[in-house]
Amino acid sequence: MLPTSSPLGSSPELADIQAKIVAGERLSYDDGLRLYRSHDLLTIGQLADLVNARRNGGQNVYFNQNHHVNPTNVCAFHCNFCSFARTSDESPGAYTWTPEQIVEHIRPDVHPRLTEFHIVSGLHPVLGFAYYEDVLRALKQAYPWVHLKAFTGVEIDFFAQLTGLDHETVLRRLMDAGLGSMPGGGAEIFHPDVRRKICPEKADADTWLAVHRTAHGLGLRTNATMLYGHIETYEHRVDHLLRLRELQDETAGFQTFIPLRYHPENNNLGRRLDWTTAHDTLKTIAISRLLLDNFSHIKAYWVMLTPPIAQLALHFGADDIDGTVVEEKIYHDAGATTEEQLDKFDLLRLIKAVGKTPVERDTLYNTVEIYDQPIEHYAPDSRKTRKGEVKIAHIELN
Ligand code: V47
Repeated sequence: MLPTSSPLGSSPELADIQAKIVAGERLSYDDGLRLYRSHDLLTIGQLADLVNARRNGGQNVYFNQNHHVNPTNVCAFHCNFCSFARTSDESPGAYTWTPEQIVEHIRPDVHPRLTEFHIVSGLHPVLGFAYYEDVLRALKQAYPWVHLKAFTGVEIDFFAQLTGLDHETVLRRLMDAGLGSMPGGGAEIFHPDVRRKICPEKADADTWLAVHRTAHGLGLRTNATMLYGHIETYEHRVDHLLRLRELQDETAGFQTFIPLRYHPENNNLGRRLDWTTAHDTLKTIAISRLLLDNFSHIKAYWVMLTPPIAQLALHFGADDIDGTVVEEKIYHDAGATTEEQLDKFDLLRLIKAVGKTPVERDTLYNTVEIYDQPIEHYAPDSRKTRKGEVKIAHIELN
């Protein structure tokens, strides 16, 4: 932990910000910008680690056993960064699963310890709201013990437009169908200068925030994200984070913030020359922890960050690594080369290797199990990989 009275070693330029953090004071927009402009990643990371230690104890790292479900990739909107969407059912690669097909498709992966379906979908122009309600009902009926974390603020707003209902009524209908909480997608970058270029048809910032405000009012917990590393500037990122902090001051309904590293393949936006790096990712995780002083959790989403960078992020303020995921389409369509799933043992290994304690959680951060024994205790005898079965070596040294 950073000593409270030590002067900053390599970064006198950040000394006043360090003093504020040590004193537990809130950082300003200018502080956020200065942190982003600084190259002193290690000081920024150490400060974020301090804040994580204060807020979460610093030792526990959360993960869950979840399963992603993307009911359709047909989408009425044309976001320039998106590689997942197809314009119509006739487009190459388009798919739409019926609720029954979804239940059948995921059946082989469902087990008693699965606690969450993470459901994000294309905005199908023809199917109507009832389809999305039916998807939730079918999943809830088939797997009643699994929490449904479903539909971003953008999807909720789309359903409101489809039906003429207000956001509250849409959310209440989805809750009746089994909705338990909402993921944080669709936030992208709030600033209108960026939003009108990357996703002009999407709910604007005020609408996205209004949906989450309404959800919080109904007792639903939600997450928040920021898509970074495309055309936005540091100013846009800090503005985004502070808008989230403002709503959280009002409602306290957000659980977790997830910075999403933009991936540039198979879409209209492509990549800029200086697109995001590991340095930028770790800095973004750390600055999120420092600016979002009213968020409980910062997630290093291993699918987007890669497992090695997600692991490092655990020393830069992140206390959650997401889950088993099982089937990821949105990011892999954009060229991600990470695995689509990690099993529980992979996650335990990543977390234990940095000296932290893995805590399996449910969606609402209730503890399912604490893994505080040495890693060997949890090792299976063999593991199934894509290439076949691998035996685990149990070798005694003496
Ligand atoms: O909103 C789309 C992003 C998001 C690309 O709440 C892309 O726990 C990078 O909501 N490169 C959806 N990102 C994913 C999402 C999410 C993911 C993990 C955890 C949680 C949570 C929520 O995916 C979209 C968009 O920002 N996305 N295309 C792309 N090319």
